[in-house]
Amino acid sequence: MEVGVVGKPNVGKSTFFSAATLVDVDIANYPFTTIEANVGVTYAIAEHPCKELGCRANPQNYEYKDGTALVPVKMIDVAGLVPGAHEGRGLGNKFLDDLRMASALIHVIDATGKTDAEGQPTDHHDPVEDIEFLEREIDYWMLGILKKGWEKFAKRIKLQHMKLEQAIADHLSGIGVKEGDVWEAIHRLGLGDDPTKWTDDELFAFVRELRKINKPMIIAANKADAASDEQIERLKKEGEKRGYIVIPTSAAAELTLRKAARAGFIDYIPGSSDFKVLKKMNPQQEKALQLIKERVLERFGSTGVQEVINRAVFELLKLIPVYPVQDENKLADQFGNVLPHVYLLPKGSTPRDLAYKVHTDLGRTFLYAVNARTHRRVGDDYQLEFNDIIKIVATAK
Ligand SMILES: Nc1nc2c(ncn2[C@@H]2O[C@H](COP(=O)(O)OP(=O)(O)O)[C@@H](O)[C@H]2O)c(=O)[nH]1
Ligand SMILES: [Mg+2]
Repeated sequence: MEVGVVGKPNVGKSTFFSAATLVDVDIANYPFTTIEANVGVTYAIAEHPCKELGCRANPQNYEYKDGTALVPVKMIDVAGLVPGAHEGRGLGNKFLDDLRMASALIHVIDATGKTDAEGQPTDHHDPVEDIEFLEREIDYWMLGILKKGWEKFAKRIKLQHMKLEQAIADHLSGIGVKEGDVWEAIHRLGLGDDPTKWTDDELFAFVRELRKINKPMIIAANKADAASDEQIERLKKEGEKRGYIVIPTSAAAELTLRKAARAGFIDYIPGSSDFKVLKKMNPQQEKALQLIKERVLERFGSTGVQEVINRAVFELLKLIPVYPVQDENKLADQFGNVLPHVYLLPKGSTPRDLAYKVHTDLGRTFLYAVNARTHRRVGDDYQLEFNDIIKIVATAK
């Protein structure tokens, strides 16, 4: 599972990525600073069960801080896309290919309107246009992949009585499309089961639907620190009208805060509305942090960066954290580590899905599970819930 950071050049993608992963990457005020996609690890933050249960966790595959779990999520910083990217403009094809395996996208937009469609400085660009531009580029990119050899392929599906959803999903497996996604898109549009009869308009509608399902997107209205309330409100309204969650962000502020925290100057928990000064800084640093407090934290309640990540993971991807344990009384593994592992699973997953996620063998030999909170035995008809603690019982090998 990967989250991709996308958008045109110069909107703050690398700053966002860098803040989110605290990986130092090239940040500069000109297009195409980023040539190769940067890959890093960010964290989705959720309340940890120990906060409610009063335990002390020994995390092994995640971080634990102040009653919260920091669950690692892979993030990629995709190089800037310009109009015409799907036809190869600005190396667009190559950059779009970096999105292949992304399961959710964070669309970073310069809310101030001071970056034009190509990523150059300007005084008057309408950021709402960026929403449609990016949708279009991704749609045409997906359409290009779908249409490669489409006519022959559609005929073969018909002649060989192949299962439509399965065949198309196989055809698009390179961009992470699954059979269920194809099924969903076909059914939402009511497309006929003979793909040789699909018109060009229907094919396009199909990839649009598929994009919404397979690459759900959230909007970061970035540079919010420098944008007016009217600019933010308008982008929010127009984005929401098109079905997006829109969060005002200041990636630059988040980066400054995380760097100051890493250097030990402040205590700052990503996502929070304040920070605590730990040691004396020079006047310039002090001034910068004071401005962040006034122009970002007090104005928006947070820098927005962590909220974007959390909502991408928990709302767009509909993932839930689940903790497998071996001892449902001690909430521990065989060595006594309390809640050592957390896994992110799609809403609706069952204990057996969790077993498979832990290990294929455990999935294969799965018998039943025990919900550690209720001590009830649960099986395949049980849908895991957010922060469930689950003991898996399997046959001995
Ligand atoms: N005011 C402000 N500037 C920002 C913010 N995020 C990024 N920038 C600036 O925007 C420019 C482009 O940033 P960069 O991350 O390289 O953009 P990218 O091309 O989209 O990766 C740099 O000068 C950043 O310092 C922000 O939240 N607020
Ligand atoms: Mg960049």
